[in-house]
Amino acid sequence: MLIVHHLENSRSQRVLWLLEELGVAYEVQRYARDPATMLAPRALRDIHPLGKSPVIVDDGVTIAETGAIVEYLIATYGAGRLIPAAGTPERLAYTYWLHYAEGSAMPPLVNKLIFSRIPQAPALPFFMRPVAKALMGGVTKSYLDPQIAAHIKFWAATLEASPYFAGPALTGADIMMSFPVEAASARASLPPVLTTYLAGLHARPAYKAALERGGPYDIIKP
Ligand SMILES: N[C@@H](CCC(=O)N[C@@H](CS)C(=O)NCC(=O)O)C(=O)O
Repeated sequence: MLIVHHLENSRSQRVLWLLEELGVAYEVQRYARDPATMLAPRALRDIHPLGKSPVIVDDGVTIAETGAIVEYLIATYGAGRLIPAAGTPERLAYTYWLHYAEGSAMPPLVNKLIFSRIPQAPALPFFMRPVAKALMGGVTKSYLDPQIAAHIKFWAATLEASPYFAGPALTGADIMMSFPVEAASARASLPPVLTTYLAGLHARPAYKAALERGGPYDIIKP
């Protein structure tokens, strides 16, 4: 049985959703975050050296990194589903968004979350907190927020031109992009085309079934 090593409130929710869309049987091994640091427990390092989620184990093979897992699952169990035909413009768009989600979209969103938490870090002396707050707030306002706004504008323009990121049908690219769009909804403001898109994803029976399997899923806010 395929096992998903799933960290609560995390990117690995996408893997559960994909498995539900594909109708593949799986087992969920759940991990809770440390409430103070939000980090994964050490037990995840026994599965993969980086100790991050998601990780899957299928047929004795361990695979980490969401994009690699999505590619593997669609190639192994998709039978042509959730991926545009090879050689089409949609396939190129699929490849682009699949990599872009973690490679370009997530870094500013993660940085915004980390910067918002630095001023409250337990290790920071109390007299440094106002300085850290001003510094992190300044970088967020002058650099991260404009970066995030540019990404959001780009997604909106894409979804104004086609219903899904890689054309007329849901693909693995949408499953990858769901997390940056959800994270952006908690860390910035989204235009209507993106809130409508997210609502459409959230209404899918497979998305709802994955939430039931994965347990609590609440995007962490700054
Ligand atoms: N690019 C990686 C990111 C993996 C990652 O950072 N996962 C987060 C979950 S949202 C995690 O495990 N965080 C806990 C930690 O870093 O200890 C992927 O998409 O798989």
